[in-house]
Amino acid sequence: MVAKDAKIIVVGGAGTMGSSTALHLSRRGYTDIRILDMFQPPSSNSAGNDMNKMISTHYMDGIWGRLALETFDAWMSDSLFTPFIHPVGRLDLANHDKERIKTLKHQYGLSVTAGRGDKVEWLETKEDILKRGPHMKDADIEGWTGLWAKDAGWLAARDALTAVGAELRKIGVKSAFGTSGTFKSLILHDDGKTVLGVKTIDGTEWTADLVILATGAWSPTLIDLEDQCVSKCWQFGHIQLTPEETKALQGTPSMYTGELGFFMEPSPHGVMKFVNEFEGYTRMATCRPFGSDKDIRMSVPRSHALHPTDTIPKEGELAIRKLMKTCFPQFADRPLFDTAICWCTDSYDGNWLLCDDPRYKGLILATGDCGHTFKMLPIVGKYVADLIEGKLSEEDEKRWKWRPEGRNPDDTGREGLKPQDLSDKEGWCHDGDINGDAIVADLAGRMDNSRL
Ligand code: FSA
Repeated sequence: MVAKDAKIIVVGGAGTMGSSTALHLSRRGYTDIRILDMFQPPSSNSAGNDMNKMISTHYMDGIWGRLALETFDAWMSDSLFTPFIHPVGRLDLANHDKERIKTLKHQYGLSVTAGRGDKVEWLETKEDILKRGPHMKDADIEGWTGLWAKDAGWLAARDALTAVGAELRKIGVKSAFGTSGTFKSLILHDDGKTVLGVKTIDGTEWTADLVILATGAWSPTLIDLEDQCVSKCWQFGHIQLTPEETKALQGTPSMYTGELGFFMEPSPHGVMKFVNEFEGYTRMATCRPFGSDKDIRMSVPRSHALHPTDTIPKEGELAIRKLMKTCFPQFADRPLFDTAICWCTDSYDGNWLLCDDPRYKGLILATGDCGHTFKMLPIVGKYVADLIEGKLSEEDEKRWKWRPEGRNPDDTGREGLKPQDLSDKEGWCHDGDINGDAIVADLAGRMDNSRL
């Protein structure tokens, strides 16, 4: 059992899993918590540092279904989070993909069977879709079908992360950012096993009784995760709407289709984000995480915050344009701005890696977001706190445990093709500036610069 006054460090504490963890621990009465991160909340390296993210309760099967119901309630009832949820509903649509239609029908059926028939509606025709989503009136969606979910919508992601960061400061959680918040290594006892703290790249040694590593897509590069997680990236872009166009889209449901991508209502300033859906890209490079005595070839994220002039691949831009053109032909030629790449890490079986690291005493891993975790901001830290207090259910403990032995070489953690590599993609421009990640890696003594 960890004492309430134990020194706890959360590495990656300005991102989604880390800030939620610090929040829950503090709410449970732990008094000596410090978050470390390269950036202040909302960490610019966090996938959660984004204008909006989707939320829905229509995936009724499996763990993500259970968590979706729990987190929707938390967003709707916890006063720290309520300002940031927009429960405008969601259209989840499919066109040619028969498998996808089958899945959506199955999900619809599960909701009905669970007594949530009033929260979903099956949309068989374009007319049905337009009743729930009149904003799609010009869309090229003849023959599409799918479902509408009521308890769904979008989250003002960056604003919510900012609010959690401010709350952490208010309730006395300590912090360090910049070079003194950037992980270099664990500090171990002479036994080579017991964690005594964290060393950051400026040389500071932060002592701790317990270290929680919640570093998102960077996790496999920092600590050797023995191939359990693969970091991948996705791309998005924004367009500017006029005040009239913005008003016309106010309160409209979020739209997702696995075949093309997704969008949500524009911000009050008329900024609308479009994201294409696909299996993500890796970026293979060589890296030596803490705990490994050799270089490992793995997918290494490249921070958009450190490389703001990086472009997105041409095919990504075309896919985003296809989504825009299909759903809003009137916006099809609008300039895209603030295009960017954001990074998630997929565990091989699509579940969090939320466990004690069996190789060390006093290290907890809270990673493997699987692209599903921003919406869990209000609750993911509860599970980390439960783990620390030995309160996780047996089933959850088993699901999220350290499990390198279960991996098949072909597991990618999600449906679809094996991810392609960003470096092979035409139009991904990343030459013109200083290689910030390589500088950090060099300071950490962790990576072979020439190959980043
Ligand atoms: O249902 C959803 O919340 C979809 S958004 C999640 C997503 O965009 C993935 O679909 C994508 O493939 C990537 O993992 C980033 O997150």
